[in-house]
Amino acid sequence: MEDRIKIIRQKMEKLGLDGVYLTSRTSHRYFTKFDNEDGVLLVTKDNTYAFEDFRYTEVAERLLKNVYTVIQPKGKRTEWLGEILKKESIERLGVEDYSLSLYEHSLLKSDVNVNLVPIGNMIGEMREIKDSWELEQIEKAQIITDMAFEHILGILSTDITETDVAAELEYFMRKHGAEDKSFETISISAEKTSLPHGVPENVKLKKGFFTMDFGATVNGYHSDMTRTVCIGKADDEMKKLYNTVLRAQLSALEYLESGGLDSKEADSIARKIIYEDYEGYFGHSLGHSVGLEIHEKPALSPKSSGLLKVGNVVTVEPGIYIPSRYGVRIEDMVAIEERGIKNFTMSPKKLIEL
Ligand SMILES: [Mn+2]
Repeated sequence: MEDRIKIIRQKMEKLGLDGVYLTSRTSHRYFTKFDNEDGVLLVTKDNTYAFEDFRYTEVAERLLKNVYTVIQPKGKRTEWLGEILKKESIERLGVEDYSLSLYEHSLLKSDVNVNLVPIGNMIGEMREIKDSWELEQIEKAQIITDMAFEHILGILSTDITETDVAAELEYFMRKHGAEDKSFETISISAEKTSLPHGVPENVKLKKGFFTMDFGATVNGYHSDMTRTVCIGKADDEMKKLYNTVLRAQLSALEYLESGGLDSKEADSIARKIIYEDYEGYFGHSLGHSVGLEIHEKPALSPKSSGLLKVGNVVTVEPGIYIPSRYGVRIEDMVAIEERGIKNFTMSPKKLIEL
């Protein structure tokens, strides 16, 4: 926790800020390692305050006491905040403009006598580089995800429904240590697989492609995996489609594994392979970063610029989607390392016919 506060103080100095007021739930969790959707933090040059309501003050005091002054705020937010800001002689206060509501901004402007300075993606940029504890949480989340995939393969048939599969995946993950699912589970069959973010329905699986895109969270950190399998036998056209996606995915992974760091290039390697025969049928980016949020920066996309850094965790998830017929996506999640990558995803990728 102290390291992160040190970094934020360095950034404050660069921007000439006397303090930073953190209001997003994700920032709260990032800086305190515990979740309180209403908790807010204030970092000044010399002090660090955690404002935690009654429900959380006991746990906050236990977890944070050496690093933060825990305050149980009472009354109007601008009053208790204003008091501390005055005591600390804050003139320029950094605020999280991505999450601060217009309502709260106007309250601050009218009630608190400080200059509000937007800090933009400052905290997001800090979160792009995962430390070893964060990587461990992501790995744990992916291990649970892989276990759930193995488990579900024994259950898939034309006798169960898409929503059954989603419920079973989520229940299994919870039973095996997940705090929660990572996002709304995608579990879609046959022609619905052409929808990259199709919603599971109470309908039985049909023969053909079946796509599952799901993950778990551990200590707030997400995993993200997609596998497409075939219920029954795949015909030659389906095999060609599947193997094109697989080839695109493996090529992009190979690029990263060999030390390639150009995020746009990674996307373009996969995209070129798909566009040889399926131009126009891969409408999304190759990947996104994952952490305390399911979609973080940097992305691997045609619009990306810049190089990946050691400690980034990104997905590699090419897909081909033929409208009203079917689609295939294969997604792994990898960490960028000093030499190459660590692929967290262990689930098999050769076409599985059930
Ligand atoms: Mn993803």
